[in-house]
Amino acid sequence: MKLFILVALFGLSLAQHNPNIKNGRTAIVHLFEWRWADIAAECERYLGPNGFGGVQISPPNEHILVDNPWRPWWQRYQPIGYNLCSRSGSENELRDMITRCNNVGVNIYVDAVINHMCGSGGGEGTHSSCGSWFSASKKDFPSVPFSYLDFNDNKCKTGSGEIENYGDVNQVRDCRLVGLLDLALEKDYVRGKVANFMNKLIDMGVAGFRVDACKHMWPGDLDNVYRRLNNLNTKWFPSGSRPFIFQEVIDLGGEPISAKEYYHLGRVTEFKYGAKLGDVFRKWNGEKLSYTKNWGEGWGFMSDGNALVFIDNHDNQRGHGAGGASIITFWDSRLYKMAVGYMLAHPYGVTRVMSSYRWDRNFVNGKDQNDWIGPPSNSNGATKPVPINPDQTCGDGWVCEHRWRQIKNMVIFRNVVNGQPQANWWDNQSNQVAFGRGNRGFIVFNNDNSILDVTLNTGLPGGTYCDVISGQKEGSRCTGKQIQVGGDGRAHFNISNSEEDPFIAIHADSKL
Ligand code: QV4
Ligand code: CA
Repeated sequence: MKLFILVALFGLSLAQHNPNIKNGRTAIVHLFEWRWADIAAECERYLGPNGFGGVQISPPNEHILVDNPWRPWWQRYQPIGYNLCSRSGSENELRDMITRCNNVGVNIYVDAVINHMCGSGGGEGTHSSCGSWFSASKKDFPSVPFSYLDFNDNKCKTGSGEIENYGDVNQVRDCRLVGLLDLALEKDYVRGKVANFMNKLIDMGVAGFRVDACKHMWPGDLDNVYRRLNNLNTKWFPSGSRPFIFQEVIDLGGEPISAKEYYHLGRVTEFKYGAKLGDVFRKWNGEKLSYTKNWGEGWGFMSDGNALVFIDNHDNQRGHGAGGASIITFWDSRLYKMAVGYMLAHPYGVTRVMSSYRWDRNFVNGKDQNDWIGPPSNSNGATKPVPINPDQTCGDGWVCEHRWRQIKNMVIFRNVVNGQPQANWWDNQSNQVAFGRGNRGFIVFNNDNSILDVTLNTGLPGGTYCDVISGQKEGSRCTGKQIQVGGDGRAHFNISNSEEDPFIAIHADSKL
């Protein structure tokens, strides 16, 4: 009996680390601020056919409408209630999107904002995405309903009612993050309302959640909420499947609250990953690519089974949150392709690819004054559809990094090598490195200011392989470089440092 209980408990907690991804797929893409109708179409025309494992969507619940600045992206991180209508569409459009993505094997993960409601300065009225009335000053949200009894103000001990010192664990959890009205998640009533919101989404078919601002919630409260969550919908998932949980906790060290307090509840965002790989590819702070031979836990990151990793996210690509200037984004596209390629080739963590929109940056004293600008929208604040150009890129300000050939092909690379250990590491003690994944894939980087010209052991069977960075295998030919691997598994690589993309990747499915 004891064993059964142990397995049941362990199984319960372990399974929340499992992204429930199907058919050997591995990568998640964050389609930041995309409309539900566009995500549904993207699942069917692109993400399904190209082996993406899932999509992280923007918060689907009712949020405040902010006039000043005009309709910022971050209004969606100010809930007004749990009705499922938002800047991305209606409940029916959401339901349709979840169904269509699931039907092509692409999971949906919801960005769940459950630590707070809107900012204390949010005003009173119906300026909300479903038109529900609310009052921030009275802490009254009738559409849930939440009243002033459901917030933490009596627990917060700071003068302003806001978090003033991240060195004090109590105020980080019980006071307002940038003035956002802090929910009392120790209350059974509040836990019930939050769990009902998440369970409705689970029953609609979602595979799990990105849980926002977990540092600001007590692990015990989160544990209680997660335990109230239903198993996944058996229409698309095996019976007994638990929702995948990945928790946003920014832990770069130096604070009393650490990511490890949340490991037993689900995976955790590893912010050190993008910050350090940014230093490495930018060659800042004396970092070199050859130092990444022990990349992952060797660099002090959390254990592989707890990690959700990414190069940039919606916050730090615009100076919010953590990572600072070292974070590489689509604005630095040549470095970005290498960094994303490295992440997707390396076995560590569950990987998330960012998909962004452009905005007019305006740096004053190093800070982008336009960091608030929302997605491509009409004058009424409604998000515009994502147009797909004949060359398969996106138009109208949507960056679609996930559609860049180099990134899409590395998502496929990760699927092909899934389960294979890292092997055949080589480096030149500077910024030229190479490594394989068992006998299924091999990648070579030249981030030095000199040519790379070397013969390496790839671990692959002999044959002719198409490089999936400069091109890909189409029919019986390579559209880019091709690499000859001898019967001994060795191959010659020549990469000039002035190339558009100074890296080469080959795998079992790119073999002619
Ligand atoms: C302002 C003042 C407050 C004042 C308040 C009154 O700063 O002092 O009390 O008005 O209402 C926006 C504005 C911010 C404003 C706030 C409330 O930028 O100036 O406060 O609204 O009105 C996003 C943005 C924030 C934005 C927030 C809510 O990044 O700028 O605040 O949405 O709209 C920490 C956390 C981490 C967090 C990170 C950004 O540990 O969890 O900061 N990351 C997540 C999300 C992030 C989101 C939130 C958390 C909040 O990834 O996108 O913040 O949900 O590191
Ligand atoms: Ca809190």
